[in-house]
Amino acid sequence: MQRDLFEDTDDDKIKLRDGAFLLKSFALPFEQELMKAIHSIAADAPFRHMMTPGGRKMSVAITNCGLAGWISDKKGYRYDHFDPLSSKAWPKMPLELLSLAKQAAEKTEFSNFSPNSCLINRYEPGARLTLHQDKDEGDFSQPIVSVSIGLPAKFLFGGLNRSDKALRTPLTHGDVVVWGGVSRLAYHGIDKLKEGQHELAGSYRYNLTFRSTEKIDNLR
Ligand code: MD3
Ligand code: FE
Repeated sequence: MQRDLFEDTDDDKIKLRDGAFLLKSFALPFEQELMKAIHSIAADAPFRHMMTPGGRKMSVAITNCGLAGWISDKKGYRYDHFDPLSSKAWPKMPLELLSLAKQAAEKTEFSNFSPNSCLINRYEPGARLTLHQDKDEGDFSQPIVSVSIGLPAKFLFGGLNRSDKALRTPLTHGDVVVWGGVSRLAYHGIDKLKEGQHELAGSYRYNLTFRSTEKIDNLR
């Protein structure tokens, strides 16, 4: 990676920008738990390609766990307590995953992170996420913690305006990134995923994002 672009803070805590920290390989000790959790969540709430409000099918397949799940349909983007496929509550957030997210936030500059939502993205080769901001949560005082599993991807990290030049950095299996403070509303995206085989995740990349949403009824 382009190390010279970044300021090293300690061994495996790399500051990408103010408020944004890459914890290289931080989730490796949790890889088995993470894969088990992904499969068990997907057994209850399968990965699906949601429609954007504009009527396009997302190339990334998603599911959720926790009290709130991110959804998209022709009415817009929002969080809901219930999986629209089953009308059941989203699967519970596994405690080991909650603990991983809290530990990661703690290692940077965010204490008392208490996510109530975890969005799980599944990328197959060719899938991508165009530059966007995460602003459906209502609460921007808390960071977002992201965990990457499986195939590597190229992450695009822009500024507060869509036209700001984006940094590019690889995200590989086990990487955790914490995004808060002035980076919380930065534009970001993922380049088209390349083909590959990963020993745990096969031909996929998974990304889990732990989020803290405002009370959902205020967001509907
Ligand atoms: C920077 N996911 O789910 S994680 C998303 O790898 C999303 O699947 C990407 O963007 C993925 O919304 C990127 C990294 C990430 C997540 C949230 C952020 C970066 C962020 C929020 C603010 C700034
Ligand atoms: Fe995002």
